[in-house]
This record gives sequence, structure tokens and C-alpha cells, in this order.
Amino acid sequence: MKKVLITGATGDVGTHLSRELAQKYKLRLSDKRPIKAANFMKADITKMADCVRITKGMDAIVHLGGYSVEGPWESILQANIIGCYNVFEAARRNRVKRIVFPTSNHATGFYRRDQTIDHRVYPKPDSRYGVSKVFGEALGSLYADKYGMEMYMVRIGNVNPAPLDKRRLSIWISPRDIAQLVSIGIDHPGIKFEIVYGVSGNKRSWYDNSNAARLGYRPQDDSEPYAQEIMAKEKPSDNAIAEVHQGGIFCTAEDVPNPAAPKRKTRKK
Ligand code: 15L
Repeated sequence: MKKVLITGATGDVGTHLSRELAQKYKLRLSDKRPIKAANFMKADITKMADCVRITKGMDAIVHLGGYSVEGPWESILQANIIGCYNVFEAARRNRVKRIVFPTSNHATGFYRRDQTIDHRVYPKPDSRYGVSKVFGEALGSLYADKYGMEMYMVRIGNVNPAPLDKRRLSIWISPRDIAQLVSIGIDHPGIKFEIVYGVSGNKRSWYDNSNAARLGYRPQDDSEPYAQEIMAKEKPSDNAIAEVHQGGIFCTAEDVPNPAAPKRKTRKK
């Protein structure tokens, strides 16, 4: 069984992947927020020493740790630029060749919704967060070319048991489909540097995901069965820029609520 590190393992996507991949690999889970699990190692990815410690002895890394939405530059800089550099560099030092890097649809969020884009388009980030994901893709490319590492970039749409709204009907990916796509990234022989889109086989997709198909991805899900109900609930929006572009509100917002932020306790009256 391959030994696989998942950083950011307590986050949304990390929780789905830890569950879905638990039988297939010997997982090491890591995050800055501790959880009770025998295979867990607490780490702060902004510290190189922590990254060297958690990547030691691994066959592959799924690097999910980071700031997962648009937000303050300082938070993004620490978690997604410095943190990403530390994890890739620690992997190189520990001779871990294979990295699966979940980048994001927000690396290309300023493409219009009436366009179909593939893995070869140049990035059009829609936010500081999107820029940080482009940084990760570029760093992956450098480490593949310069150090012979094997880099698999998944531009994830939105991982959820069911799509949430109109925009997510186009970018939704189910937990079992993201697990399949990430497994390809861990196991496919001969990967040098690849970009794929992390979406299910959605009829309304904005992506030509033929690169993922070439590598063997056969999505099992499609958002279409949810479409009627979601479209009936969708409220009209006066944000024309968000409506026209694939990244939605990331194209205009300075802050998007962070699902990973600690929940504030509300006192009962
Ligand atoms: C992302 O990249 C985020 O990590 C996730 O929380 C969602 O906001 C998703 O994009 C999205 O576009 O829905």
C-alpha cells in the first residue's frame, strides 16, 4: 500500500478524501487543527521544519492545506504561497516525487461562462486566492522540470455531496469522483506535469476535461438531476460581473466567507 500524506486533512475536501481513500492507501493526515486519530500529525505548513517532518517517508502527497477562499492577502501569503513552497520543497528534500495539488477553478475564474476551457488555457485568476493557486501550479511546473518531480494539478470546482447553486451545477464534483481523480494522480505511472479539472461529468460543465479522460478519469456523477430544483430556488442577481464569469462572486468580492474558519459561538438568550 502506498503511503500518502494529506495536508489540510480536517477541512471540507480533506475530510471527504480521508474517508474515501482510507481503504486504498496508508494515509498520514495532517493539519494545524488537531483531530484524534492514530495516523494524525499536527503541523503548521508556514514552518519548513514541520513540513520536513510530515513529508518524511511518504510515497505521495495530496497537498490540500491552505486558505481556501478569497480573503486578506497576509493570510493567503502565509498559507498558500509560503505554505505551498514549504510543502513542495520539503517533499523534494525528502525525495517524495509525486504531489497531487488541488488548485482551483478560481485560477481560471475570469473566463466567461459562455467559453469552454481546457487544461491548456493561460490562467485568468479571479482573486488573490486564485493568484495563489496559479503560484502553486507554476511552482509545480518548476519542480517537475528542474527536479524531475511528478506534479498533478487538479483545478477543483466544488466538492460536495450535492451541488449548491446554479454556478456549482457547472463545477460540482461528488466525493467519489474527486476520490477517483485524486487516485489517478497518485497511481498513474509516468506523470510529469498535468492539469485536470476537478469536476464530475456535468452536462453544464464549462470545461473540456479531455486531459483527465486521457489519464483514465470516468466520472460517475452529473449535476443535472439536481438542476431543476436548484434553478427553481436560484435568486436573481444584480452582480453582472459575477454572473458572466466562471468564478462568480470571487470576481468581485474582497472576502468570501471561509468555511474553514472557527465557528463563533452564539449565546442562547
Ligand atoms: C474553491 O476553490 C474553494 O476552496 C471552495 O471553498 C469553494 O468556494 C469553491 O472554490 C467554489 O468555487 O465553489
